[in-house]
Amino acid sequence: MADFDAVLKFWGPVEADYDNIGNMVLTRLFAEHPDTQKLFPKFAGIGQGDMAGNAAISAHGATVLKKLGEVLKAKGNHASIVKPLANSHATKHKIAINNFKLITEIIVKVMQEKAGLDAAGQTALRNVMGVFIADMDANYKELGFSG
Ligand code: CUP
Repeated sequence: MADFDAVLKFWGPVEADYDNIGNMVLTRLFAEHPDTQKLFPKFAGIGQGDMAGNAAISAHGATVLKKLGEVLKAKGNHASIVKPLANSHATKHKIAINNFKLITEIIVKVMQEKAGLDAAGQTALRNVMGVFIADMDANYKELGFSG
């Protein structure tokens, strides 16, 4: 099975609850990698205990997962998705590439727990994200962002 399909098989529970699962992804990312919380000024100062109920965290978490859903459904033809994403993340948010690798591992764990992502799906998700992140990196280099 293609990597995209091996992940999409488990996408239903994610799609049904983008806000809550997105919140869990960002809350766990900020717990495990506290520096990532500083990347987005609007999240500075929110304590771990207040994150689950924070609407801004849920909204951005949902945005991240919806992007990933678009990438999965594009099945490799994701250049038009990656370009604006790389643009905004390099020039506006200034998010270094390594952060995308960190969030990948968190999404793998949360999907394992909340959507039952199996071992093959976990490998497939890492593969998809690896290609996606390499394409982001190529765009970053074109933009002259060292990321
Ligand atoms: O869109 C957005 O917002 C992004 C998404 C993605 C994911 C993965 C890869 C690439 C891209 N984001 Cu936001 C991201 C991130 C965050 O938020 C935080 C941290 C890290 C990363």
